[in-house]
Amino acid sequence: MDIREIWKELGIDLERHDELLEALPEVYEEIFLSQENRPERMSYFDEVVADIHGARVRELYEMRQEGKPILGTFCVYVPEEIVLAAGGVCVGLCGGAEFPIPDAEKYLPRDLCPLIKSSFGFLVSRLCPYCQVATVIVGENTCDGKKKMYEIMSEHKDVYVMEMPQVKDEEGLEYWHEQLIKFKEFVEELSGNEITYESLLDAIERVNAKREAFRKLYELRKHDPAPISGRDANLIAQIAFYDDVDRFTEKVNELNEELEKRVEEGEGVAEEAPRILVAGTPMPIPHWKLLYVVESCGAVVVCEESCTGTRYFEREVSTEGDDVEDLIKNIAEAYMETKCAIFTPNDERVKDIIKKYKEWNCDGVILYNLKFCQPYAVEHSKIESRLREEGIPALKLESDYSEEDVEQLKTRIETFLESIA
Ligand code: BJ8
Repeated sequence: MDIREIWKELGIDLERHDELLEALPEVYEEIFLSQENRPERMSYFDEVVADIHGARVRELYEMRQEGKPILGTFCVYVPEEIVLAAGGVCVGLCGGAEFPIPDAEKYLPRDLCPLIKSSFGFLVSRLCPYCQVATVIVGENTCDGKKKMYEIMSEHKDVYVMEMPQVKDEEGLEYWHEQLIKFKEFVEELSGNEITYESLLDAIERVNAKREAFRKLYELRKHDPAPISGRDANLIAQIAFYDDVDRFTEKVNELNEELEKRVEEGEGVAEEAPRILVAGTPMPIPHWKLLYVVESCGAVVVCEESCTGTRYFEREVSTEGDDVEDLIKNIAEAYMETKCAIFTPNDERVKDIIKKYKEWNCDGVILYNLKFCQPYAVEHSKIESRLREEGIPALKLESDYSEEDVEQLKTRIETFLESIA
């Protein structure tokens, strides 16, 4: 079946969808393909983006035809392992484009985080085949904006909401564990498949392998000169949310082999460039602005403490245990380690940022916040003073998906880089 036929069947607004995709090649050329000395094995990820609503959408469409559930998600707390164990698949639906925001603003307030508006806008404007192909949306009670958005989203699509604890203590963990048991039952009912010890163990091992590939990639970025740019590494993290888990792992491992050689030969993407850690809110595809601007100013981003970065892969789920209950408990424990600002207190995140600054041999930290994201904005004020106490140079930046502030960002980043030179 022709991909346009599939889009049509999924209810995509074809005319506007063409308009949406039209701008992509030029932007991608400027941000990614024009980089010098790029690793050759980025070619797989380039192909994925070049066919962003093509091959993978077709795979998901065919899976759905076979009766496999496709779960659309918006947060790294949604356990992919449980979905895979039931024969389903998770697809990240966080929007990173400005294009559908005016559609969202017909329903949602303007002064809301762009990630929420973009995600919602893609759904209501029927511009995203991933939203359309999803059998159900899995939301989570994280920040206020998202949890209220899911109420309105449920008027357009089936939505299942996971309840999150707010505090990471014994009770919080117990509560979270109960939520995962409920979620497992929900996924079993949706798929018609019982999750067995074997299927869950297999899913845990597959997702752990993906995390391991990521860990290796980020380890390689500790070398000086960095063997890969920050924007390329971040692109890989963005693609992780919707690509096939095993293929993706294989491709990251292949890239890692090339990067290992580069490291051995002392080859990198930016000689003597200031090394920057970016910490903060996620940067979903195609929100490439910040890293592009930072690297265009002559720095290299060597690590992202973000859900499109280290928060995505750091937790490893233990495979110890004798039955499904034990494995679910392992998932609950591992996922609770994610240091999201929606938890309070969240002091471990400050320590983590300081640790990363040192481990990645950084020269400065950019605390990045998507406009109107309160949990991270509030937390960043506290983190900024802690970093100052430690003598770590930090710059707090807030932005959205528009192009309007690029020059302003450039000026602030250049001044920051001069101050740490
Ligand atoms: S685990 S960071 S993916 S909630 S949507 S909190 S930017 S106002 S995405 Fe998140 Fe899960 Fe936490 Fe990660 Fe702020 Fe916007 Fe809310 Fe956001």
